[in-house]
Amino acid sequence: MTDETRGKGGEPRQQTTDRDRTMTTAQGGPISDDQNSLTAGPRGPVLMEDHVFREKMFHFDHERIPERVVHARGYGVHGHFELKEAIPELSAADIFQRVGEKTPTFTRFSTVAGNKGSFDLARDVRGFATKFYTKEGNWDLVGNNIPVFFIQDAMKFPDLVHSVKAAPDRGFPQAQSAHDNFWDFISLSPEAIHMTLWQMSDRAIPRSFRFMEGFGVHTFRLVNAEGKSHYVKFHWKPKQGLQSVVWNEALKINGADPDFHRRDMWDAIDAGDFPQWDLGIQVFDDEFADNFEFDILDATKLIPEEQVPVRIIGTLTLDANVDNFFAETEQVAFCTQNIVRGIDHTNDPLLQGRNFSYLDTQLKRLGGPNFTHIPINAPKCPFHNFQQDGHMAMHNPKGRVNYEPNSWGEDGNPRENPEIGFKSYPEEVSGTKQRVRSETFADHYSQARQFYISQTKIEQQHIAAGYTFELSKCQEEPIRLRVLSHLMNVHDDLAKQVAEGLGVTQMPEPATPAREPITDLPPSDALSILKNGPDSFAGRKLGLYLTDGAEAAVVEALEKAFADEGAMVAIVTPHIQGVTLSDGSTRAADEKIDGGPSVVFDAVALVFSDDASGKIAKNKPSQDFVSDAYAHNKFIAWTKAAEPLLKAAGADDMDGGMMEVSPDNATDFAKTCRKLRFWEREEKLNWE
Ligand code: HDE
Repeated sequence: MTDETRGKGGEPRQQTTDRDRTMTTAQGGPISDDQNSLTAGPRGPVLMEDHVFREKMFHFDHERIPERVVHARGYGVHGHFELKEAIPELSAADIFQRVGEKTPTFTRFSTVAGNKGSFDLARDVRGFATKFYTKEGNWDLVGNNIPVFFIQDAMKFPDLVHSVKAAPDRGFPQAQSAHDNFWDFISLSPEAIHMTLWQMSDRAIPRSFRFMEGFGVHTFRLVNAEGKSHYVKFHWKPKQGLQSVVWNEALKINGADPDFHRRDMWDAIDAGDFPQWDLGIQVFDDEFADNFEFDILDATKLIPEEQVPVRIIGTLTLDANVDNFFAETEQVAFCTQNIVRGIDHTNDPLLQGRNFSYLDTQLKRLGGPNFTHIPINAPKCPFHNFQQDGHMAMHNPKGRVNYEPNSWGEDGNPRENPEIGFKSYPEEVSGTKQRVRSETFADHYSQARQFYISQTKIEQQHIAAGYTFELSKCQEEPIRLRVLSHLMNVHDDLAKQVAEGLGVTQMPEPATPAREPITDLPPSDALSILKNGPDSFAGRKLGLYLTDGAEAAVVEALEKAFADEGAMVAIVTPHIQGVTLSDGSTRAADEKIDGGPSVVFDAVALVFSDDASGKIAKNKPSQDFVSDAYAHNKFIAWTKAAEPLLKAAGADDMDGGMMEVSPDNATDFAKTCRKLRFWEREEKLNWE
């Protein structure tokens, strides 16, 4: 081998004589050497004429596009929507007409506050945006995992977002709301209080994108072929059930695996375990709207499911990972104004403002008006119009005619179609031009209280702990007290717990409400996570910690029991080379113990040999593995040899979440894990 055919480190270079595999420039010119730039002599200067180098570097220098101002960190996957119940009486939308028909979709989940490279388990709202490629154009349902929003008027959005993102002088903190600026803004914007209850609840730290709900948030319209309109709120209900992590766990997951949520989605789809959500609609009319306690155009309010039941009409299945993250997830351009015939907007001022914002933001991010030509954004139905030119135009109208009306007759140029064309619902509008918040938007606390009383005791405790944590990060006492003055209008018990947590002895005066809160709204079970958990361990992950010589029969029984449950098993071992079990069989490791802490699993099992017992009990990462699983209320199975480790980790109080495992009861352990967490332990550890 000559020097020319070696790489710089002396290794053989990957070369080919195959024309089809020949590396080329963007202009298609074959490249002979991709390792060395063109120089004058071996040690001389690089020559400006090196077009191969120049083109490669030029392209690299322009690889980034502006990240999204909000929802910058996200993860997109392909899927399809299958209609289960046709609703022609409600909507003329083509997607809602034929039972069993599948419509392709692209869904992007996201956090809101953090930058693109931030971690997945920030306490934050999650975006849940779906593009439906319907036969009558793209419909984007750009929602969140929380059914209400912080503000009522889009005018306040830049302020809200500035307050939560990094402070402009220091450039931190990022991806979190636990700081003065955010709570300063919130405490001066009482309309935001309801949403902060959701945000301080475990809804803001989901275990996975797969285990959270989605909401369209605003009230939209469904319009049928006769032009009759109903109001609608859209809901996504995960078939996997709801599940969140606990706060201390979230903090540790961010260190252990900042990509926890995207990896979870990738792994599930890669393994063929396709997550599904039912699409539900809450449909109501003007009469309901007129009699409802709150304004249906106010996005800080929800409509309890007990008042208007959610009717399931179809199912979304996410079944394919992207081929390329940038081309698809990064370039997808959701726009609330992408609606189709049969669906229409309402006058919700937040929604109206969004309809301006999204188009603007895509122009900035994607660099021109032709972002609809990018495959992920292009409709999958035929489309024809006279739009032309602009940056990166991929397809201009063919032929001589590019205007309308025209008299070029039947040469295929497009024409309006009053029959299937989009028509806005002909709502009567009139009024005085003014800047004013409607009186009907003035209630800020009633539904916050309703949310609080709908939670289990554990969840209420978590909400109080959430506020306490966040406000403890605020350095300004007046801000902390101002938030407290609002919580006093929500619920005494919540305000008291937070005050105690902060060490406040002198309660402030309650904030003066713009409208007296309603205090007798009934609890709604649909608002609680724990009341809507799964009844199986399917889709969850067992961390199976093994040493050399571990009893093979126990390992096999656990593997089988959890596979039967539809769950995944990850093998954790002292060394990444894996282990040899008592019968000589081997297990490859998924994680070495210090890279696979228990926070990334839903339950854990410890199967050790007697030989390993003493040594492993002294090992710090192993102690953390167990003490975290214990503190996070996880179910723990173990064999005798793990007892010294349980003791060393302070997890030897044998409560109902702990089980000594054998080949005979591995199935019982898997069934016990269906509860996901042994919450009684938390009550005991924290409250007794
Ligand atoms: Fe957004 N929002 N938003 N938002 N939003 C954006 O559009 C905006 C709001 C939501 O995965 C931006 O493409 C305004 C509510 C999601 O690509 C931007 C207001 C809800 C995503 C924008 C809101 C959302 C965005 C930034 C107040 C839930 C990510 C990048 C009126 C119903 C979509 C982009 C994706 C993204 C504006 C409020 C959901 C700047 C002005 C309420 C899921 O256009």
